[in-house]
Amino acid sequence: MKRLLITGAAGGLGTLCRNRLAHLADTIVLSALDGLGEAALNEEVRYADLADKHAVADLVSGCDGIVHLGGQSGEAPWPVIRAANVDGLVNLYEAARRSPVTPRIVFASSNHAIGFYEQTDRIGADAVPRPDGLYGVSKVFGEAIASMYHDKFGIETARLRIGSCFPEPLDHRMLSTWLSPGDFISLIECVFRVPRLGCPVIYGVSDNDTAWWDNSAVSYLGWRPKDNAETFRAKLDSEMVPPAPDDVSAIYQGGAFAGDRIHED
Ligand code: NAI
Ligand code: 15L
Repeated sequence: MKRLLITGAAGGLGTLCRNRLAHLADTIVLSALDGLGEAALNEEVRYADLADKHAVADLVSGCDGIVHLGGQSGEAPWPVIRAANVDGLVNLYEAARRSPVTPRIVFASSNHAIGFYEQTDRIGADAVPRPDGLYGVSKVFGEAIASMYHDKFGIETARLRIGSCFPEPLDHRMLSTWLSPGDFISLIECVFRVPRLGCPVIYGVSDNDTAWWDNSAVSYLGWRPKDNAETFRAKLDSEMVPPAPDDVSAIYQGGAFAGDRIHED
């Protein structure tokens, strides 16, 4: 690609992508609210609020790829979620539609779009959304916007329902939901390499023994996750007691998010 935009570039996954995706484009455009530091040789640093449609239009114009990681990444009062994850998504897709170059997009959706499925359920890309909070609802909205801009305007998006992407699983639920940083990066590479992407729902999950999600609908991507959270089980067991079977974090796929309150403003 000529220009790859990474939004949310100062966040956890944004920093990972900044460090490991430089080879994908001549110029990496990094965007965040703040905290990006000095630009490297092939980087451009841009500060923009996703809720500002003019700033987003400016950011997106001319980019042939976007890894959209920016946004509210957990439960919060609705005005915060709405600005970043609802208005921000409309601004991003409107900017993509109007851009002289049509970008291919990776949208960081979340397992919390389907968080009210139980951990005994096995689901694929066709599962009806069951969000576990307002944050999850905003991710369902993002997936719907991506679908509409694909059907109406042909904009391709990987609707990536990320499980838990951290250096290692942080609790027993993540033995099922963990996405290793290496598998996350190889997935993004596959998304930009495949000749025709479409607008698939993809579960961002490593090759965990106890995974709940079926990615057979996207085998055409050629993505083969290599890591398995099981290698951390003994370490986790030595560090913490697993939740009781009647604890919300042991019942629902979204874990504690399913038992969380509405965060009033
Ligand atoms: P993060 O919270 O570290 O990064 C998100 C970034 O977006 C932050 O730097 C924040 O300042 C920025 N942001 C928030 N509101 C903004 C706005 N209005 N305008 C511009 N920037 C704004 O989150 P992380 O972990 O890096 O996740 C990245 C994306 O992946 C998020 O969209 C999150 O919902 C999604 N995700 C992450 C998972 C994970 O395991 N890390 C799991 C599922 C989804
Ligand atoms: C998410 O959507 C969050 O952004 C991340 O911080 C984790 O909480 C993750 O889900 C998870 O479910 O583990």
